[in-house]
Amino acid sequence: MSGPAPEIALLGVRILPECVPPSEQAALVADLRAVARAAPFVQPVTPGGRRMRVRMTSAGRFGWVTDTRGYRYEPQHPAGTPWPPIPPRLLRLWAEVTGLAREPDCCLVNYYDASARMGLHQDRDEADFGWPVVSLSLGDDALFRVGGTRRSDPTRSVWLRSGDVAVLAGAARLAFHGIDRLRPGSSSLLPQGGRINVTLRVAG
Ligand code: MD6
Ligand code: FE
Repeated sequence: MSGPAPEIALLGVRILPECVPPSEQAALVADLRAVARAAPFVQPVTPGGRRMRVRMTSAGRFGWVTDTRGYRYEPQHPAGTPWPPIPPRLLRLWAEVTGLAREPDCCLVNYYDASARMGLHQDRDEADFGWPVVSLSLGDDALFRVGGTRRSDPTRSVWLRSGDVAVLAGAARLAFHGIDRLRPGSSSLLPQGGRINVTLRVAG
């Protein structure tokens, strides 16, 4: 019997391979379907006016939104309804991974279809960068690129697989990162294919 795969550090970003076992992944997908029923996915527009490739929704006190007015956290879905609560299973994952008593107040849910990607960015809309950001991958494999705190810093890449967790904390909290591409059909977790990425944050 082999245990969970060992933790990896990629330019200071902690990667926990197979952190969430397959049975738990299926339960999380069901939780996230319920979130998406209460707060439907939207394909947001960046402040620069470009429509993002990824579909997004949120749970928790705050949701991350973008439109032509800018990137920010909002207490409501663009439709004007409050975000649903963060699924307890995800709160437990946060507590296990971070060891923190403070709960996250935002759970951003991103859906990638086979051709979606996410450009290199920093997560810097939160009030206090002392709190980590915890990210969970579900579904198809994705090529995750990590750099330093300047856009021009050298980068390294790793394939994130379903159940893997990545943590941006400490010196790597403001590391540039993005998703270059998916490996379509690499997972059977999502019947329609593609990938879900969940990030848990303390936004407020
Ligand atoms: C993704 N991840 O995996 C994109 N952000 O689809 C992120 O943007 C991210 O993995 C903050 C912390 C961890 C992440
Ligand atoms: Fe990010």
